[in-house]
Amino acid sequence: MKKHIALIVCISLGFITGCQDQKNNAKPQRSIEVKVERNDSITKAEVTTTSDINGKISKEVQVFEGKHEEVMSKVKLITEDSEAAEGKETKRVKKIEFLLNPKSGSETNGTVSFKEENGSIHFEATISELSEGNHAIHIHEKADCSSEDGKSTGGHWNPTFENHGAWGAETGYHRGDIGNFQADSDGNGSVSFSTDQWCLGCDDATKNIVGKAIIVHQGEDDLTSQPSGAAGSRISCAGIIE
Ligand SMILES: [Cu+2]
Ligand SMILES: [Zn+2]
Repeated sequence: MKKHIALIVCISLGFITGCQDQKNNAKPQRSIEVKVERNDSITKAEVTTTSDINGKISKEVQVFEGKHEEVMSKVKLITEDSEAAEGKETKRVKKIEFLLNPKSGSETNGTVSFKEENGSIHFEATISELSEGNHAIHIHEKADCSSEDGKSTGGHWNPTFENHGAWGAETGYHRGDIGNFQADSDGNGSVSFSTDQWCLGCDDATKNIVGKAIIVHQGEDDLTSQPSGAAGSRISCAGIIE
């Protein structure tokens, strides 16, 4: 089976809230859209930089292809350059979106997004091809979805060395313990979650979710069993970049 991981990273500067909504503001602004396609041997990244200076819109597209690490480091250079060029007064909104891929023989798939704004992160997931009922969703410690059972992602992301539990529990919880969500009779479910205990690419290792993975489980998290809530097999997986 050919594996594709596609992800879209939007780094928007100025008062932009998404990848497309760029025209309703007279202030100079720039947005970068990164599309990454990766299969077993090669990674291709397309970086589109759109500048809007007093209504004059210009667009630049750069394409990189090759080894994953090399391509991603070029992308990182460009996006950091762009942030520096904009200065410090602009409001920064970072958003990443990517796909959940089926694991453990399931067909469960979906989309996941993280948006960072004003020091907090809003997480949203839309998932389909689920069995009806409750399913656990967590952040696991490694962005490696290569194994068929999803176990290559490791255990729950737990940078504060606490017990597994319900988010916010006094007895402890992992920073990856998002919890449960419900799938309807058509097999569709969604998750919406906000927290200031995560960040996208900051220096605080207890908050940075980049390099981790999202895992959806076949079963429900009982929020008490150690170390991971007895939620059953891992049916869908997405790496949060790198
Ligand atoms: Cu999990
Ligand atoms: Zn946990």
